[in-house]
Amino acid sequence: MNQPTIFSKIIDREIPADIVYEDDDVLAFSDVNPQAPVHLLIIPKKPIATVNDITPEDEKVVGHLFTVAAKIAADKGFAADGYRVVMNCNDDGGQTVYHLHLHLLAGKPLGWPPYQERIKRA
Ligand code: DGP
Repeated sequence: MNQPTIFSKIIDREIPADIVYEDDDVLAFSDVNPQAPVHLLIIPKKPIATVNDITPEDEKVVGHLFTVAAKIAADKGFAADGYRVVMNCNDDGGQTVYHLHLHLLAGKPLGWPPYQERIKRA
């Protein structure tokens, strides 16, 4: 399941992205299809496909996604106002890119719950 995705090409700089944070283990960049005034994706450089594929050895990097989210929120000045972090898993979760990513949404009050009626593919 751990096939290269479009996000591997962003990590390798084969396609451009608006990168806002990078370290040895993690990359963060703007979502190409923003759903809020701020919509960033925070990804491990290791190509983990879905939440289902996270192993105990990945716990450190997965936790790091959240500390990077909080750092970005603080640096960009919206930590106190608030924001949402979310990971979609597989089809019912709305996942479209099979490289683990944490969505970071901010910049306005966000609606809840996210459920919308959707016709599942046959
Ligand atoms: P998800 O549906 O949870 O798998 O979210 C995937 C997100 O990835 C979606 O919000 C759009 C974004 N995305 C897809 N392709 C690209 C791309 O080539 N560049 C960037 N920056 N974002 C992308």
